[in-house]
Amino acid sequence: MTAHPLRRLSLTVPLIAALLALVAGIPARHRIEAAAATPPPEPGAKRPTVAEATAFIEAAEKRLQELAIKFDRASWVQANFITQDTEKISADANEALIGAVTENALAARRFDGLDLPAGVARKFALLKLAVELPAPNNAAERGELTEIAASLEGTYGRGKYCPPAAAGAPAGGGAEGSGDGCLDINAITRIMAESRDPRQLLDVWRGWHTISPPMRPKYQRFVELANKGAREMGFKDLGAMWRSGYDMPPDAFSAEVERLWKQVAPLYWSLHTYMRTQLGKQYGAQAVPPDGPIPAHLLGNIWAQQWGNLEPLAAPPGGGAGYDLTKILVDRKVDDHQMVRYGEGFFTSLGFDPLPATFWERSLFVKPADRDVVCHASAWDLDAQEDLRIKMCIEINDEDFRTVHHELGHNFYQRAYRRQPPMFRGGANGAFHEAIGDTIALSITPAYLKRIGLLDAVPPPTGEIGYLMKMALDKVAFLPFGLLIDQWRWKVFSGEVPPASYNRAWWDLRLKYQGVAPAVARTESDFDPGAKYHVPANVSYTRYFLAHILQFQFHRALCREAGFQGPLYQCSIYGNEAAGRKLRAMLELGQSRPWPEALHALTGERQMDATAIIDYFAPLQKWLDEQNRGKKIGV
Ligand code: X8Z
Ligand code: ZN
Repeated sequence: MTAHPLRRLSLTVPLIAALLALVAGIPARHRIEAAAATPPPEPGAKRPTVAEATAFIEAAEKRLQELAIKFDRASWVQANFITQDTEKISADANEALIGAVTENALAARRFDGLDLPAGVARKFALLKLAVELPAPNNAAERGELTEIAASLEGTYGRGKYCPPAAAGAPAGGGAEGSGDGCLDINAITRIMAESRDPRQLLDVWRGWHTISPPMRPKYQRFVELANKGAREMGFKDLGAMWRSGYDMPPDAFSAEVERLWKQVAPLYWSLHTYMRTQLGKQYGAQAVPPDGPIPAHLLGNIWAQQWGNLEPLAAPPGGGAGYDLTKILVDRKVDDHQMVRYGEGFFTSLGFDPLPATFWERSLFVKPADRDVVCHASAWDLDAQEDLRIKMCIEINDEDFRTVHHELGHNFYQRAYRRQPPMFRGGANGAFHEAIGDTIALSITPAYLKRIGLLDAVPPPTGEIGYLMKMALDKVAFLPFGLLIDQWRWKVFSGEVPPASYNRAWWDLRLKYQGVAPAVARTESDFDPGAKYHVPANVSYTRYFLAHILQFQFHRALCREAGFQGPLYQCSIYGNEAAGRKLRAMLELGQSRPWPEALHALTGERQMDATAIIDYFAPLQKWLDEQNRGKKIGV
């Protein structure tokens, strides 16, 4: 998972159950949770001391940090030059890191039951969660697993659809592909965004989904080996290990996710129903029945995860948002470098230091013409100090303008917590890391665009529904997608979904949560989950669902701090140093404290709460419900 947005040892996932119970009272000392398979102490063995435990964990975090940096450098090269050799080099570095995590986590058991200062106990708990991919504690299986992991990501990164020549004109219809008549992910993304020809859309949709069937046997083995690693570490399976990264027991976390989904689901289904009607007008009731699922290839995105490209179809009478940022950027000949400068400018306006010169020298902004790279956007911190970079195949459009802010959010977070001890250099939880840049991007309002000279005039307030629609097509449409990827993986890792039902289970969940269905029959010869980056790259995904809720909660708090009065969707914190200070205070904590404390530092609240996103879109939901009157809601 070379394009993992974070450093390997960024420990995106904090603390386990035992510690969570203590969040409320925060006693000064913590007992390390006894691991499932703790060996009994040898007769006559001396009980280890607190000082020994402290020395142990400090040595461990130092060692793991060194190995993580080596792995990151190897991964960076792999993701920028996909070859057999770079895959192997990166797999080997990953093996060394994972091996050291396992070894240390097992050795740490001799300190089980010791009464430790809270910070030290937290480090012990985080040790077991230090990598997203645990491996069995033997070199052969660990090597096999890391090679599979590198090859799955490589297969995704190399993925292309080469339309048959006999089909006449290339499916790209002039879209730039990889130069050999084949379509890479950027070319496919562009067609999905721009084409309204249902045959062409279906063709490229099917084409992209041909990259993943070869992953299927490898993924099956990957699940076996990663689960074995997770079990040796004391977790039920890899899904349970991921769910343990949120300072609460894994089952409580599942319930929390369900609670939040219930809060936002009605808003999603209002949007779904409205868009189904609009798509029915565009493509006909035959293609888009008014009471059934929406065909997956018609939503403007290869995974139907964000629907912002359908803005022209969705626009209420009287117009959409009133401006077209893509057109403005293209007309003004803004290049990739300037796109990133705009992002940096937002952070510096909040009082953050500018990015270092090496960021500009070492980042990848443009897809190279002569080699395979992992284009999926990611942010990197190569030395846990100042060597920050992004890797992104930037297109000059509204979506990537926002994605640049997303990625820089990771970089500014990484830099803010660099003074923490290595084990605490990570997001308060994975969702916090994903939410920071998006929070900033919520401030890309028309008033902000005018302020930085990209818009001549702020569109009149009649544009309210148009603007909220534009935002909802990305933010609200994403929610069920953000949820379902791990609903699928949790079932796969637990064995509830066996390999023989991988694809059926995937489409069952897409229907249940997104109300989306494939337009052509899918079978178990397909492996459609593998056509989404985070599955072959093994990046857990619930973080994005939660980030889409948290970013509105953060935005609400920062706007309050900035003294903004008025509807939340009009607030931009650009240039507000008070908001910047508040944000930095949270970022600097890294994952040194359980996430409810970090949340409290910024918002004064201790629970994730969907009321901010609901309030933000309240006028739109009212409008949608009027449009949907008399229509069947959902599928
Ligand atoms: O993967 C990402 C970022 C990198 S962390 C570009 N995102 C998810 C996706 O693209 O699937 C951001 C939104 C969801
Ligand atoms: Zn991200």
